[in-house]
Amino acid sequence: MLEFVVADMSCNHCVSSITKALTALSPDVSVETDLDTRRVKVGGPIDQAAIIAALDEIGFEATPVQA
Ligand SMILES: [Cu+2]
Repeated sequence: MLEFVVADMSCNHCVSSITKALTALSPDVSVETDLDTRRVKVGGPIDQAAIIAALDEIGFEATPVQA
């Protein structure tokens, strides 16, 4: 899984927007979010740049977390 910090993910509305934007990229993408730590984990057939671009498009900056 690819992991990101999305600092502006502050409520369930953000979680829902982020999840929708990522699952729209491919039906096989899985998304896990943790509001407390502002982390987003993404699995499936998608690369880091595509995730960052998709979130940027809806106004969120995603910073990759090194595993
Ligand atoms: Cu929000």
